[in-house]
Amino acid sequence: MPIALKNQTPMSALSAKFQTSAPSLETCPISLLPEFAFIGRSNVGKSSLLNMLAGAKGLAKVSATPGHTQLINFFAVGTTWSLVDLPGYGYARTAKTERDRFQQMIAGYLCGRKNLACVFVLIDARHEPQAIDVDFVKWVVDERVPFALVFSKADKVSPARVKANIELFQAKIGTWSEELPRVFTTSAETRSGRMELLGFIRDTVGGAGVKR
Ligand SMILES: Nc1nc2c(ncn2[C@@H]2O[C@H](COP(=O)(O)OP(=O)(O)O)[C@@H](O)[C@H]2O)c(=O)[nH]1
Ligand SMILES: [Mg+2]
Repeated sequence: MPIALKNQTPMSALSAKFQTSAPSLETCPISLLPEFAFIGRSNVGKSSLLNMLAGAKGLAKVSATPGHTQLINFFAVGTTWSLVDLPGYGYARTAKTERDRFQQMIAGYLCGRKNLACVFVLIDARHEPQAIDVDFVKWVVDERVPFALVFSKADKVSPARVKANIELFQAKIGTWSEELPRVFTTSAETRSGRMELLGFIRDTVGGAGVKR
């Protein structure tokens, strides 16, 4: 088992370090280490979740203003795996040319990155399924990108509401896919879901490795 994932307690920090930012797949650092990326709408809590997992508050930039992370940001965890903060999709106030550039960047990375172990698709646990998220998940399935769903900001609504929203999302997926993805529920605020996600990462890193 990689050292960075051994003996994790709910509070212990990983040895995560910012590595580099890249504007495109071509400029991403060459790496053979399994990579775990975060994607989802602007403001859904990608950077906060990355920081929560790493146990390091200021690692990835958290912003109250949507549409800020415009690069692919790499964080090395020890010498065994990496976390990747991707730009958010669906930020309406971005000019169309910029949006197209983001989409190309995201699609390029998700479809072309050989060492991508899993992309966590974040969905705001407060809301019923939104077309933009459902469409994105469908695209990820069609492109055979390895992924799991993460329902974020679970502290903001009741557990019953979270459960209902997850079931509605799964029902949507069930209309075009027989296989249901892994689902996690998290809160960067209460740190709930951290051990489950780290356990999943540990199993993926320690198991068959990158499946592509
Ligand atoms: N209550 C609560 N707020 C959160 C959570 N995750 C993120 N936020 C807040 O949501 C806003 C956007 O978070 P950020 O991580 O920058 O989202 P990103 O654009 O997806 O990277 C910030 O104000 C965060 O403090 C969470 O789990 N619970
Ligand atoms: Mg961010």
